[in-house]
Amino acid sequence: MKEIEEIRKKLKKELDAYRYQHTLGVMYTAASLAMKYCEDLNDTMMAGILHDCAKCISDDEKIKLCLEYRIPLTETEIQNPGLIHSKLGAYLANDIYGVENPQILDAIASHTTGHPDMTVLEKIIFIADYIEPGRTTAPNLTFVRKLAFEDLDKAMYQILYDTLNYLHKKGGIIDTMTEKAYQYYKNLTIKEE
Ligand code: DGI
Ligand code: FE
Ligand code: FE
Repeated sequence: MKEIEEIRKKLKKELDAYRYQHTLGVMYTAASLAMKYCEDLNDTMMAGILHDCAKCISDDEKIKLCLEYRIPLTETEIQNPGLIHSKLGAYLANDIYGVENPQILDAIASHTTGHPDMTVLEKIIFIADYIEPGRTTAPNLTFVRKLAFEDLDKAMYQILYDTLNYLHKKGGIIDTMTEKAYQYYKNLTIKEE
């Protein structure tokens, strides 16, 4: 596995300026959450820095690469290629950046839609992606940022709730995995109360 610093230099060339800053924001926010929840710091930072490594590839190229690497795409992903960067990112993290730890690769692959019963590392990356300091437009950010350091599952529920709300308003196609993740964290959070 390559070192974080080496990966940072390479990503600076692969990503646009906004995405590069966001990537560093996610890496350090994820690191803070890893401190709070006792996750491995290096693994967490690796997942954070690489989570959007496929984000600045054009939609056509993303689809082409998935065909080439035999990465299966769902109908929703073909209709909405913005969703592809997470699974393609996990593939590239392994193939180009040398990451072999499946836990890191899973955290990259699941960072956009989430899924039911996520690992602590997956939740940390999903949440850090949403709350990193460069994010400014999502609703309830102050609340979710505080919640993230109190209860990962409640933060998952709030983020998925707000994301689905946003997608419904925007009229975006909703991936069944986003919906399933929402239902799972909703049930988990309600059960506790
Ligand atoms: O890559 P980033 O912008 O850092 O963040 P991301 O990978 O979480 O992608 C964010 C977008 O993904 C956000 O606008 C919400 C959207 N998204 C999440 N779940 C779904 C979705 N978009 C669609 N169309 N369908 C989903 O199920
Ligand atoms: Fe992303
Ligand atoms: Fe991101």
